[in-house]
Amino acid sequence: MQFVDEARFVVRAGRGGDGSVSFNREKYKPRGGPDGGRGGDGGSVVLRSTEDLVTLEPHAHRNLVKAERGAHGSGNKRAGERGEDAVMEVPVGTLVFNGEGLLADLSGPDESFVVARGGEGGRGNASFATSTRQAPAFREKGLPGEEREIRLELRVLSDVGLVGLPNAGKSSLLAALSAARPKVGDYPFTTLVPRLGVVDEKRYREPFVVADIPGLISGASEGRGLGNRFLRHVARARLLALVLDGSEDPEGADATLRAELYAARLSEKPIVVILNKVDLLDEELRQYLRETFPEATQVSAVTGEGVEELRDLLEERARELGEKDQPAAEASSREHRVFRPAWKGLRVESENGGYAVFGEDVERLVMKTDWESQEGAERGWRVLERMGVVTALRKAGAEPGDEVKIGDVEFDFR
Ligand SMILES: Nc1nc2c(ncn2[C@@H]2O[C@H](COP(=O)(O)OP(=O)(O)OP(=O)(O)O)[C@@H](O)[C@H]2O)c(=O)[nH]1
Ligand SMILES: [Mg+2]
Repeated sequence: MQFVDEARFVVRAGRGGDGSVSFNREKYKPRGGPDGGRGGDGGSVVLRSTEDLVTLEPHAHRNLVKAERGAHGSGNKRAGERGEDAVMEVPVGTLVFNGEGLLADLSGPDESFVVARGGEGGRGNASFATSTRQAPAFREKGLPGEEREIRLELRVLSDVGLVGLPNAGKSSLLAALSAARPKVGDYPFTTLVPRLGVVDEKRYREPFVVADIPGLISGASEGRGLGNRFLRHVARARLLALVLDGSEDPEGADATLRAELYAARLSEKPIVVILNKVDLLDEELRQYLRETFPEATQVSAVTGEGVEELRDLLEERARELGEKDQPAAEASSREHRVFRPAWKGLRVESENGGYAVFGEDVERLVMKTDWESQEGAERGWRVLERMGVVTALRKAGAEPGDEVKIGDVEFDFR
């Protein structure tokens, strides 16, 4: 399967079904009561996170995802059936954006997010019967479903991110630390996509996840090489591990990597330094590196030397950091879950010699109203009046005959 970490498409929820106008026609009952049922709500487009997926590949070639529309209501007060939701599975770690910013962060398994809400079904004429209006001949129309363009971005979620120049031995280390078997090559740029490995030892309280990303080169943060595309995958790791090839200018590599992390605004992250390939070094060189990198762990992914100590060190640091930032992480994900800016209120603006009215409730009412029907239109105006639209228009200077636009509908002000 191809590793795809970005996808962009339009989601369109289903339209709500229209309410029905119907009258009960029973024998011997000359004037049956209104019995038009409600339209079903439109289906929503829903994203659900799953651990069964590791890439956004299933969504790479989508243009439009639609949910089903609601069925119209019918006589005998029968409600229309609800439109079916379109549920899309995405990997854990998927971020959802629209043009305005982050909508949701599906950072755990089995989280759902409604990206486009289905339109509400309209009420049938049965709902509008009152003691003074016993035979209403109008209904509401269903509302359109939400539609928006979204961008999904996958950020591989790991506890420890391995960062290093190409050929430093990151993939070899991942293989030595965990059960993962990433491709290892004796040429640079062997790793083309991020790989995860789970490090699970009986003595650890919890397993932890290590991410191996393609090697970085100087200028990666400006787009050189492959690494920069993948740096974001370690952006949320708790701990970064700089993997240096101990046999090939580790000081230069260290400086390059830190400059790239700085440019990618990742230099504040907790870091451990790993000197790999020490099997190639004599004692003198090892001693030199101990002095130059006093904090670093010396290992060999090939002979296994130092790997166990490294595993324990990473486990300890990742666990400590996890305990520290748990509450903050939860708070921020909660914040992101239901970001739904909806403009309430009411606003009137002059527009081309006429007036335009804005406001969620008002626009919904206008879409639902059956303006073709005289009775429906009358009720529409009554409710608009009750909502304060008529007063607001008068205040803004509207006079009878002026053109008024609400949503897509145009009227003459009366
Ligand atoms: N002698 C020795 N060779 C090693 C060691 N670790 C890795 N290598 C070799 O170094 C080469 C590169 O290893 P990889 O693990 O593919 O390196 P990488 O950092 O993942 O490279 P990219 O994916 O290209 O960024 C391979 O030939 C490995 O066998 C080590 O500890 N000692
Ligand atoms: Mg590799």
